[in-house]
Amino acid sequence: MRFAIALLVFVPVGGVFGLWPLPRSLQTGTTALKLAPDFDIHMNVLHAPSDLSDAVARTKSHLKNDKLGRVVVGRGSSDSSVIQHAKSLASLHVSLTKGATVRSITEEARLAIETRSEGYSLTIPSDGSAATLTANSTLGLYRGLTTFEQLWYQWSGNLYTIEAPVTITDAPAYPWRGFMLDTSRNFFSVSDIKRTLDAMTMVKMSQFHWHVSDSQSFPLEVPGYTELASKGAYDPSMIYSPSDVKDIVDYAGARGIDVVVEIDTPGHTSIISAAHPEHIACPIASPWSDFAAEPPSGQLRLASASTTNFTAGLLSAVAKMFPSTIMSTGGDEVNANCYEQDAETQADLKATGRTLEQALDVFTQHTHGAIIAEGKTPAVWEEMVLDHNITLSNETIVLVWISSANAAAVAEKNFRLVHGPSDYFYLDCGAGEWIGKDVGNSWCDPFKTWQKAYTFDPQANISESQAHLVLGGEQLLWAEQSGPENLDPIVWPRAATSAEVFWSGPGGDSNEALPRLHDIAFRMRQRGIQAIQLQPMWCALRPGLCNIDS
Ligand code: CP6
Repeated sequence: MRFAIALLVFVPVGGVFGLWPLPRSLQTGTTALKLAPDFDIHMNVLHAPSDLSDAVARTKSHLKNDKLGRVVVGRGSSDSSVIQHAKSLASLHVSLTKGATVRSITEEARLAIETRSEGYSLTIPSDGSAATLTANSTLGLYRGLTTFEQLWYQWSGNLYTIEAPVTITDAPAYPWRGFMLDTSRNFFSVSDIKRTLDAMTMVKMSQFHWHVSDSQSFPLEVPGYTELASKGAYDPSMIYSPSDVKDIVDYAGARGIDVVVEIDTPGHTSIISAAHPEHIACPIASPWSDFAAEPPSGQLRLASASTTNFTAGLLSAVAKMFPSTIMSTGGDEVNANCYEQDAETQADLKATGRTLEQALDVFTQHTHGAIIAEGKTPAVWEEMVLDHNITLSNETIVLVWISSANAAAVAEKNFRLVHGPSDYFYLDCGAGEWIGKDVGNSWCDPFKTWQKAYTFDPQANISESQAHLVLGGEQLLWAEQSGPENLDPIVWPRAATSAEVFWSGPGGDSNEALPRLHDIAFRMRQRGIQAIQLQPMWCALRPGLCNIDS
């Protein structure tokens, strides 16, 4: 639930600030304040970690370079003299709460998801005396710096805020505020991913869910398993080396983002047959639609002891590359027909006296055992819980995708869950015209607008006693029809929507949100992210006049 105060201070049309996500508690005044030309940020943090110092330096540079200005006068007071006589703010004092443990932002972002501390308090007096930012953790300070950057607009060569004094007390409603990227269907470079992380951190997202491999390509170079990428990547230039992974994971960590890697198993693995044909049942079978959700078919031989060992070894090698406490083993869209037609699987089932479902259970216990031994909490797609009767650790995190209604069924089973419902949060279509005909996919059609995503209610149909199981949610880009060319426009600013739903809580009004979304999209463009326009510029210059009920 949003704090009532946050709703009260925002006039129905055109919030003054370009804040996104909206803080949980916000009080503002009516005084204009100028950022002094020699404004500085003072850190009163003993042994400040270098990622915090770097973040402060970035904030100073963002304040100089974002140049969001033309909307100030139109949005706030049209009387420019108010601004001209504004007092100057010379400094922001940043400090940790007394007794707080000093860890780096990176370490804080990788703590177990429910133990992270992201809250902060920010006060900006109207008389020009120092602003203060305090938090219990460096991650909280980082979130506060992100908010601070969004308060300032440029006008006539200076930066202003026009609703001082400002008092913000903020903390997220949910810890998992994520974005999922599929880098198997089409490849994205390290710089594409870093740019995505830049946009994610602007809206305080916490999780980068990296669906790194799938049936079409295996772009991850895994120590001990390098043949998977050398034979399964689209091109030698389309491989993430261990140092690329470290680069991405470190870049994310410094920006308060935890990277959750997913090696989808046992389905969505056809390309493993390029290096290891012995481990894949029904590779590139015809017609593909009898064997898989999309071409090419091919799944890990889950009933084979040798394939199970191979998979467990692969997963633990991948686990070693990623510092997160969470790792996904996938588990979506397992095709039973593929295994029924596979003589080897049938022989293995016969020899072990197991049904296919029992074999899937054994396979999963083994592969999950491998990542648990590496200190990871497993995450799985919802089918593993709803369609198969698998023995899973109570700790397992369930990724819900088929529908928002299925989340309630997962919560009934007492698993923690992450919302990623295709009917609200899919940014792309994972099936459809790309296979050569119009299949009229009801998940993809119609296009999910940000306004639709904005109406999502994380607790719908979930009982009070199960409410704590909802970790948050994410918007997802399956990349069958996406590549570097359209990455930014298809994702931004749309994916900012769930970042606000899961930080501020549901129930926001999209008319109120629209001008703020304009502003964050503008700031994204200033930082090199090709976020799309939401309206004609005419509307941005005349807030309120383009709303549905005006
Ligand atoms: N790939 C994988 C996909 C999809 C899923 N898993 C998917 C399914 C349906 C739609 C979009 C995407 N392309 N590995 C489901 C989780 Cl509409």
